[in-house]
Formats: sequence, structure tokens, C-alpha cells
Amino acid sequence: MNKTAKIYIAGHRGMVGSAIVRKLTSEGFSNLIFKTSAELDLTNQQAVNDFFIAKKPDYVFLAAAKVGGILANNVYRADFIYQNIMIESNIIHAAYLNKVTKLLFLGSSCIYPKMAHQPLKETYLLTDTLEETNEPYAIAKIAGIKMCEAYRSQYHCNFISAMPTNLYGPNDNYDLKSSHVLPALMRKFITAKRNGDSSVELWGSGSPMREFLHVDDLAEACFYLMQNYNEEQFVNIGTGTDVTIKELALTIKDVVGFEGELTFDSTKPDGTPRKLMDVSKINNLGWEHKIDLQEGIEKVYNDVKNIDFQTLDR
Ligand code: GFB
Repeated sequence: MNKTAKIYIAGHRGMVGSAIVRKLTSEGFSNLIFKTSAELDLTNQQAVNDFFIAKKPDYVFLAAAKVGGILANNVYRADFIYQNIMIESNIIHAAYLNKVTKLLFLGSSCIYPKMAHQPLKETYLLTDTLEETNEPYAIAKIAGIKMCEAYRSQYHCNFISAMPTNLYGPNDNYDLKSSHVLPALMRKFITAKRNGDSSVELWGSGSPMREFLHVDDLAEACFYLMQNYNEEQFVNIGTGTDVTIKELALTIKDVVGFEGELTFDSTKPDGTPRKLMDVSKINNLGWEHKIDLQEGIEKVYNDVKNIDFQTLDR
């Protein structure tokens, strides 16, 4: 990409898209295009086609998606599969029709089989059944990967895919009904400390293991792949280390300075027992994460410690 290339970031107000915009801006790219969902409904094929014809982007970062934590994925199953398939399908096809030079599609670590061998190698895709709570989302993301592969195979489009592990960072979702675990626990511990509560409740058993990547590291990786990677096989993006949800909670508790107890709500699902990425492929390509979990949690705490979380509810 040269500095004047026209780059469309789909999903620029989300956590991932906004991090990619920050990265591109800091690297001196100035010809960035974005549209809010009110301006452009990405589930509307005609609207997406019209937008691509009018703007003719050279590069596309496909970071727009309907996302959420374990509960939202499990409850809004139709919304997760419908919206994600429509967004991906409309953008990938319009990118092909309008001769986009290169497109990067973002997936998720939930594409892998629930009981896959750990750490998860890229080759484990579609070798067994998926985790039930997020199967609709995972199926949509697998469709996106397969579309990129198919358009490369049939039409020679340079469409690549990256699979990030669980992400956190600026512009995360703090609404407890739909958020992921890290922002949820950050909010719960900060609120409990403010209120002088004696305990904080976690969902599930606390024993599942998760890997967490700061979204600024993800943006670095996406930028790196856009500059350096042109192959069919998608690429895992993560840190290569994971923690139990209980360990995550104890780290956040410590950073926040909450002194009460942890309790566990066993009526809520645990989800996949473990989903640790094998990151040897991206490491061998020359990229490694920089922000470790402790540092990342401290950054997040500094950003949100004085926030009125209710103003962020969706
Ligand atoms: O982050 P999370 O919602 O999503 O939950 P997944 C991770 C683990 O944290 C689960 C537990 O075992 C939750 O039960 N947990 C404990 C909590 N307390 C809380 C809480 O207060 N809020 C939340 N949200 N979780 C999602 C997938 O899976 O991850 C998506 O559903 C996607 O498809 C995304 O892949 C990255 O890691 O389980």
C-alpha cells in the first residue's frame, strides 16, 4: 500500500476497525474511507454495490461484524448468522466486482472445533464440530474465510483472512448483557469497588481458558499482513499464552484494587473449555505481539476507571 492508496475500513467505529484506523493514520495513510452504519447498511447488497462503484477503494479491511460475548452469541443466534453472512458476502463480492487490489477479512478463534487439540493450528479448521453457544457466528466467519479462498481460486482476487483470538482495548463493549469477559469484569470490579460491595459474580465455573490480545497489537498484525502476506491460508493472530477466567478475574481485581470475594454463577455457560492459538505461522512471518496481558489490563483500567458505565450501555 502506498500512502495515498484509497483504503476502506469497514467497521471503523468498532474496537477493531478504530484500532486499524489509528494504526493507518499513525503510519501516514491519509486517504481513508469509512461510513457509519446509519450512512451505509452493510447488510443491504444494493447499497454496498453503489458505495463500491462510487468510491472504488484500492484496499479493504473487513472489520465490520455483529459481535458479542458468550451470552449474546447464544441468545441472538439468528442475528449473528444473518448479519455476518450478509456483511461478508456483500463486501467480498463488491470488492471482486470493483477490482479491489487487496482485501483483509477478520474472523475469530471460535471457528475451530470445540474440542480441537491445543494450541489451535490453522489446519484444524473443519475437522470436528463447533462450540454450541457460538455456532451461528462461527459458521458465518467460516463462510467469510471460504469466500476469500473461493474468490482467490476462481477470480484470482488477493483476498486474505486473519483469525484473531479474544480481543480487548479501546472502544470495547461494556454493556454486561452483550460484552466479552474482560470488559465485563473490568466494569464489575470497578463498580463493586465504587459501591463498597463485598463480592463480584463471574459467569460459569471460572475454569475455561482464554487467550487475550490487545486490539492495538491486532491492528499492527493486520497492517503487517496487508503489507506482506498474499496467500490463501488464513493466519492466526494471538499471543500464544492463555489464562483461566479465574486468573483473569484475579488480575483485574488486583489492578482495580477491589478487596472483596469472587462468586460463580453456574447457571451461565462456560463455552469452549480452551481456545489457545498456535501463532507460529505469524511469528515465522515476522510479527509478534508487544502488549502483555498485565500491561494491557492496566491500560484499559486507566482509560475507563472514571467512566460512568451506564452511559456506554447499548
Ligand atoms: O468473553 P466471553 O463472553 O466469550 O466469555 P467466549 C469467556 C468466558 O468468560 C466464558 C466467562 O467462560 C464466560 O462464562 N465469564 C465470566 C464471563 N464472567 C463473565 C462475564 O461477566 N461476562 C462474560 N461475557 N463472560 C465468545 C464467542 O466466546 O468470544 C464469540 O461467543 C467470539 O463467538 C468471542 O469468538 C471472541 O470466549 O466464550
